[in-house]
Amino acid sequence: MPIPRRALLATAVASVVAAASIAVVGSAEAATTLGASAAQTGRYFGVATGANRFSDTAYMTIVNREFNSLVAENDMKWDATEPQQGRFNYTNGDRLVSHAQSQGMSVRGHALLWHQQQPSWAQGMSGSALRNAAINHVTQVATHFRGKIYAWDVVNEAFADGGSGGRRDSNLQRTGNDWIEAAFRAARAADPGAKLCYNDYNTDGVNAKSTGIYNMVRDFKSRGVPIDCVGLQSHLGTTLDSTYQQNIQRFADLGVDVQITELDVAQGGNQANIFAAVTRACLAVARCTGITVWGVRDSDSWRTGENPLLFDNSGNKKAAYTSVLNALNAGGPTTPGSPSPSPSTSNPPVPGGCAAQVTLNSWNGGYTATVRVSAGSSAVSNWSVAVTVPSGGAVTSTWNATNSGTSGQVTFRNVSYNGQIAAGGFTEFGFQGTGTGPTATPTCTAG
Ligand code: 9MR
Repeated sequence: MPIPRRALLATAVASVVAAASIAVVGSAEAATTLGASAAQTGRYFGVATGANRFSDTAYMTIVNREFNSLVAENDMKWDATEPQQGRFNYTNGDRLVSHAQSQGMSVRGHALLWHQQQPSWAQGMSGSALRNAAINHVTQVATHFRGKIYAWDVVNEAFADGGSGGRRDSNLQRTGNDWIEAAFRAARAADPGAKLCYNDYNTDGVNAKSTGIYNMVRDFKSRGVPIDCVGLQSHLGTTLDSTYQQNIQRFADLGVDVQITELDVAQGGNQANIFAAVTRACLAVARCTGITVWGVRDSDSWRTGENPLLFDNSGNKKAAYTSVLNALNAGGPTTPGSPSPSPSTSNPPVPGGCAAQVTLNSWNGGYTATVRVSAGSSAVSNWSVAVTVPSGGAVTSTWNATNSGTSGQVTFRNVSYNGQIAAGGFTEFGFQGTGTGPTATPTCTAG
């Protein structure tokens, strides 16, 4: 049936109006940097860097302008942080963390255990001596950076390439198949607030290697081994696996976050399209919480001659940059796992009193809780927070507070250094527990 002319005209006018208003809203809201654009959906857009780059002002201008997350390309690896057994060097890692903090950026920690870039003293070890040294390394480094790391690559590249879907042979693997879970448990105990990731490459689709990792994560979740995220490195060539997004989704469906951790793409006709497709795939999965590119300019890349990054050697934005920014600005579902914790329960601060908000990081059989204690319009000099712990569970450790009781109603009190809160200010403490985390709003009492 022909559409009456008047109706057609009305439709045409309506769509012009709609298009005009969308265009206005779009241009008013479109973010102009990668970090700001990713933040619109609660995600981060990060870059691998190192303290040895911080004096390059052209380079740092790009880092500070574009990114809202940093990872150490090399500064936090085993050979850098424990060059001699038991002697730790955090100089460059600390510099990276302070720079990120000064810019309001989150930090990914990379990597606690890896078969490469081990200090020579560890390369020569085996058996229980190596296992103990490795777990001590995890504990010491995660403790040093405690509270400052959004997500740690606890174990890096432990699976074999090819079709086996099994573990890679290494000195660490030869200490026993449980070395990975031992590392995750040690990392959780050392920094309960950090998300703990397994990170690997050649996992850019549903394949034998990613399936091996998938099976490990499923096993960890079923046995309560603490794991929160999987890093897909995504060092890509000139094509993208058609199951790239499906692979992200299947990990997310296991109840872990996914992060694209080391993205770079060989230069070629498809570079801009592949960068955009990876970005869209992450945005399409709510639990894909962020993307990190493995360097700033092509000349900074470990892939010499492949020009795999978003900025050319002179720091100019490439077509790939624009395609990523456009994909980020097109949006997607907001992620629940963003680096800035959003409180899960809260009550408003009252004048002269205090309020407490709880943010949970849960896994099968346990959780960590971060509690923000906020002062109202008057300063607080001492505080206590009463939390109802669901039955069947118990508090197993507390930091930046002391607790009386471990189950039922548990009261947390300030320690000597965090009792004073300025008017309008806040402090945070945390605790770890078994079972499911508290859901009821806690009661805060000042004085
Ligand atoms: O980019 C890193 C390069 O500067 C180092 O020389 C190299 C040492 O093995 O590691 C590179 O980063 C790797 C990352 O730590 C783990 N995934 C693969 C990355 C590229 O090799």
